[in-house]
Amino acid sequence: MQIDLIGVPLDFGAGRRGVDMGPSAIRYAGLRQGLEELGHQVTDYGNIMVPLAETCEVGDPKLKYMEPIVGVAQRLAERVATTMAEQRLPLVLGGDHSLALGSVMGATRGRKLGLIWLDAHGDFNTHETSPSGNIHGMPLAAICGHGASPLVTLGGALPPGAKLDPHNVAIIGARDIDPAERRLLRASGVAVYSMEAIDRLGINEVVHRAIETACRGTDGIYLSLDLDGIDPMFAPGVGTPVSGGLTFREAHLAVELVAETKRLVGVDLVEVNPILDRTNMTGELAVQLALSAFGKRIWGL
Ligand SMILES: [Mn+2]
Repeated sequence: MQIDLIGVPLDFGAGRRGVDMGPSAIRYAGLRQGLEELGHQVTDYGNIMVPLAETCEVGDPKLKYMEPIVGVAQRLAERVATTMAEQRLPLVLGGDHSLALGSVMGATRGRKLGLIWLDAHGDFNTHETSPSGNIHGMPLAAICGHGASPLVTLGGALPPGAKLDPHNVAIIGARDIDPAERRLLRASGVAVYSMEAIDRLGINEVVHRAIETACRGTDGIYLSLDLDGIDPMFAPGVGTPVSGGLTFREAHLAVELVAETKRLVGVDLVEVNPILDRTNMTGELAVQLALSAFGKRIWGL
């Protein structure tokens, strides 16, 4: 495969600083070399321009740093759309999860995609439901057409409304959903596979169901992988850790199953926070998960 690495050193969307260093940590952990050893052709596009947080205004406390986030998302959407138009796969390195506004909205341009959102959270708040005003809790709602107009339309660049059919969206690993967010999520048609579902059904069955949801009538699957979906025991370097997450092997099997469909069109790796990490453990896990998503197997069945 031809893979384009796109770094997004963005932390405006998160409550805690530091995920802006995530792209460096993931690169440093050997992403490019690992992908090349699998036989892929890799081009590193460097980072999307992100202004320094210290030079930006917080703005509306219900939509913190909306203006710079929309700007970054617009630039990222263009980059991802170009990569995909040239038949290559974007691998987007975050950065906080608000960057998915740009990556997913860019990826869905001119095609009907399904989306698998691996995350401890729903990321389905709007400015009306969010307790914090942090935009990294809102991107999935905006992608599905809910929330502040500049987020849904990327500052007017896109038509209002959902960028993909919420019935083609599946969340895996959720275990922390705000009450008002829960109501909006329930009404949306998004399939939510919480940790309870994974405990009861097993990760294999859950991921097969999520893949079916994402593949039904679509041209491909976009995978947006928040490292906080994995248990903090294995991924301590994230801004909003929640215990009771996916194990190391559950996370790997999840991306291996998605890879096996041969329907993957793009991947986000987000919320790696080197300041909170231990000896780049989370950066290295992000690389290992990326390699599994792009075909690495120890042996197979
Ligand atoms: Mn997230």
